[in-house]
Amino acid sequence: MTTAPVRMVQAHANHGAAAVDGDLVKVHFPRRIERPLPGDLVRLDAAGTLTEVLERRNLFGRGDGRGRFRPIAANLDRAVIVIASEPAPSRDLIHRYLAACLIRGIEPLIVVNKSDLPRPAQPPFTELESLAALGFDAIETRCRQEPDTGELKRRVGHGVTLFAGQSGVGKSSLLNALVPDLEAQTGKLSHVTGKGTHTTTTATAHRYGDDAWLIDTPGVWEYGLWKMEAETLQIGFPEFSEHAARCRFRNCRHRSEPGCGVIAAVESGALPAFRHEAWLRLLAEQERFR
Ligand SMILES: Nc1nc2c(ncn2[C@@H]2O[C@H](COP(=O)(O)OP(=O)(O)O)[C@@H](O)[C@H]2O)c(=O)[nH]1
Ligand SMILES: [Mg+2]
Ligand SMILES: [Zn+2]
Repeated sequence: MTTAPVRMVQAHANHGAAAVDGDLVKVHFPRRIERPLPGDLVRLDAAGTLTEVLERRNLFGRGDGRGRFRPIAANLDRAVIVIASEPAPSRDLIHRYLAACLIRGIEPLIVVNKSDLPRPAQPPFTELESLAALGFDAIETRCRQEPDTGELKRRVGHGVTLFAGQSGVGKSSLLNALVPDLEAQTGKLSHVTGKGTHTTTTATAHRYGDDAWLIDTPGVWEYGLWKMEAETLQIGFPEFSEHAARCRFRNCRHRSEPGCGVIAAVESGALPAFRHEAWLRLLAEQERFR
């Protein structure tokens, strides 16, 4: 019997929950099938046992301390990268997230939450305009005072959106503002999985309207990339490519090589220096994984 695919909303070691006909059901994971992730489309048998994980469009994740890829969620249409004036974003956080999204084929959207607070006159806030000129859009939101989530709602009204960002920036507050029955969904989920209601200890997909899913992710302090080739990392810096085409060496890393088109573009002002500096730090970090 083949049943219609259903959406995984939460996954633990050997069980999770999926959305079936507007309800949540417990799913058992047999060992022979790769563990599914929130966002995955799966098939179940009548007993609620997983029988198949459908092919994924993409897979988002993070690197652990040793540079191994740790998956977080699958089949994303976009990732919202939430930053706020407090806690202040760690250095390169935004460049890491942007790179991860592009490398994984996921559209990024920068959200500056807590717009009721003054914007610090320091990176990455001072770089947002420049990032927008490179095609990395940013919008503002706030959950306090007079809440403002209208533009965000328009951007996430269809498809699957992952909410990423440091602990404390307001991911769960934004989810609460967007999903009116979030608490009810969370309570039901906890009943189904037997886990506590503090669901942001694990990535969780929430239904948003008829057409969309919003995935809340657990708080991280630092978001790390995983070990990859320099060519792959450069997918995360798409504005480099037209200049890199002029580098003298085909495998130029744009560090201090003679005839480097990227360095020339930084010197002429065609590329923002802060992106090149972030590139150099992420490249150096890659070499520490080896
Ligand atoms: N001033 C201000 N505080 C906010 C805003 N949004 C969330 N917060 C607060 O920031 C803290 C962390 O929010 P939370 O949603 O738990 O962040 P998360 O860890 O990213 O899920 C809470 O105390 C929220 O009340 C906002 O727009 N403005
Ligand atoms: Mg949270
Ligand atoms: Zn170069």
